[in-house]
Amino acid sequence: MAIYVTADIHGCYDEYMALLDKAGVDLEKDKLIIAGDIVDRGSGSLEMLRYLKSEPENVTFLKGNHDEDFQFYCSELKSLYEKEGRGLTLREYVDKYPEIFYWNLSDRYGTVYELTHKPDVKIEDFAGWYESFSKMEYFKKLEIDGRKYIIVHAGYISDEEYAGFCNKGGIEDYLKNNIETFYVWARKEGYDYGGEDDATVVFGHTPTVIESSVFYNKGKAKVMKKGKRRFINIDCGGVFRKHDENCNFCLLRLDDEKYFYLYD
Ligand SMILES: [Mn+2]
Repeated sequence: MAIYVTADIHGCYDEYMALLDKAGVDLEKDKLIIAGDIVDRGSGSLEMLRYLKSEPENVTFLKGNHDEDFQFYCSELKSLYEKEGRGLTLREYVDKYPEIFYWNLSDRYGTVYELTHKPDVKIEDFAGWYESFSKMEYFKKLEIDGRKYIIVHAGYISDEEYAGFCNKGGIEDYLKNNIETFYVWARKEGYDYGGEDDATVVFGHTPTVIESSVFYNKGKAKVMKKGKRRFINIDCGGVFRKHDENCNFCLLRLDDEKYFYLYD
């Protein structure tokens, strides 16, 4: 039994499956944690959503910012469904409530728009996905052979240090909304203000192909140390590969900290 972590699949269902295959992950006995952002950008968001709904054994889904935004739409569609209480098709709901696409800017990748135009997607699907997203946790702590890991989408910070973070000036204000915002949105703030002594935070959210980022590592996972705190960014930007050939999908096996990449 081994424990693997990946992140930022972003609707790349086929690549995700190929990555598991390449790394030899056997979900009959291994465990896998997906650290957020299963939807948007790629062409296989629907496949990822159906995968999520199937509750695959030994797979834990943690919440990312894209999942949170998508959950918002699911919850709105679920409410409409419950309010109407009768069998309109998804298209009929969208035609009747055109403001669906103006609720906020969350559908900036067009995923909801696209899904509502697929003939085999029903409004009940959104209600079901809402339940799945509601069950997702923000982070997971685990210990392997005495090594502590914290898996999270963007950044981990303790409640106490978060309170201190919020009292500091000159830092991105949107991260001060609530601690969950930090978990799913932090970028370099996760490294600057987050982490935990004697633990390794494994996260994604900011691709290691962005040259201006502190996490830049040419599309390889980036390991950083800060005193007694360790950080590993495993978002190698796979969904952007058509723009930059350094982009990759990464899977980290925690037991021996071996990295697997989809593209050599
Ligand atoms: Mn993200």
